[in-house]
Amino acid sequence: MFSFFRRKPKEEAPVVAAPEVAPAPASSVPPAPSAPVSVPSVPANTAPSAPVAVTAPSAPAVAEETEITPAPAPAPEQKKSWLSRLKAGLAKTSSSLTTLFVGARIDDDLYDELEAALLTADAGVEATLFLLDALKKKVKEEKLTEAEQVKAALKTLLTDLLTPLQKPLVLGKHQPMVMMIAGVNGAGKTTTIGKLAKHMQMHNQSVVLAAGDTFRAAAREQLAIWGERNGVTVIAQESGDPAAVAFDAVASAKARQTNVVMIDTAGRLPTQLHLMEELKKIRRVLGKAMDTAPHEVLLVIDGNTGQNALAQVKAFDDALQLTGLVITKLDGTAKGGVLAAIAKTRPVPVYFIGVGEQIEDLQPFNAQEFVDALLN
Ligand SMILES: Nc1nc2c(ncn2[C@@H]2O[C@H](COP(=O)(O)OP(=O)(O)O)[C@@H](O)[C@H]2O)c(=O)[nH]1
Ligand SMILES: [Mg+2]
Repeated sequence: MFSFFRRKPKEEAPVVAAPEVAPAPASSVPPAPSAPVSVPSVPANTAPSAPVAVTAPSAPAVAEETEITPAPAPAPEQKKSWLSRLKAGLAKTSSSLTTLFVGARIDDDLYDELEAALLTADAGVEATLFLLDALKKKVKEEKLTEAEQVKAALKTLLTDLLTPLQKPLVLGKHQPMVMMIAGVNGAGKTTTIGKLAKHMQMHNQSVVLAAGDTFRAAAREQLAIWGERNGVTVIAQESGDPAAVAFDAVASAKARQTNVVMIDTAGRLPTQLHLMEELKKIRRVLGKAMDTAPHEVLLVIDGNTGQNALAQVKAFDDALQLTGLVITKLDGTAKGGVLAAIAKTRPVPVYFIGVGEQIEDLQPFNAQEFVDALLN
């Protein structure tokens, strides 16, 4: 019921190491072997030939071997505390949305108040108008007469809007699986990478990190210490070109048959260079290190960013073709409506949401749970 990742069964031929097309980095690792890289060390399964359908994480497992549950699986009380933190984080929006239905008549005033509440919750104009229109239609069609019924109808509409964003991250599809993690400074990239690395290790995935945010020595050191403590190789370069660091990390993963490469990136540059150009370069170089890479390009967003979050999704998606989002800090003063804005305007899947700094605070996004926390 609470699966963290979905693992793709192995059906393709072993991935062949791409020819070395070095962007002239000072390589800190041995070059990738020219022989085909052997099949990943993840347990082989009785590979069905079709890719596993990517379904909602809450759906029952189709086959044991394709579904991975986090180890340790969140105990019921842990899950409860996670949900209560999400609820607490969204409490302000929740109470403003909920109270307007209490004892209300279904009239223009109610719709006006709802419009204001949705806009205040960062849902944005497009999603707000969409929800209001759909709600009015539903109220008419279903001849709803009680405010409670209207609230329930809104819940259904919101869940329907957000459900397409729900998508598990699939492991084991590529060897190595190369993930690039982007986002503005302070969004939670490095923290998220740390949490993901631990979750992946629990699924027997070996991980290498590329310290692509190379500009701050302190950040580099912090990552190195973290890596040492957690048995994760961290590839870094002093004064290095982040694209070269990323390239080295993929080469290292190929040589050592590491399952997952995560590339941390900068959120701001100390130079005149344009951040997006820098990130695009990293993306291009990853493609040189491995034909199919990057396999995932994640944007980490601080849930408190408000409407600017949508602007970030658009800008990073235009530059990098995002495959997924991670929304952090929903335990703070986040209003939550921005997910509706994203769903309506730029529906990039939301792989995970974070409600705190502990490893178990990062969990897969589930539309139903989220709406339950927002509108109870
Ligand atoms: N409350 C809360 N804090 C978080 C969460 N995720 C990250 N942080 C904190 O946000 C700050 C910035 O995170 P960091 O990973 O360094 O951001 P980066 O600049 O994008 O790498 C750190 O103090 C983190 O502990 C979250 O889900 N909830
Ligand atoms: Mg960082």
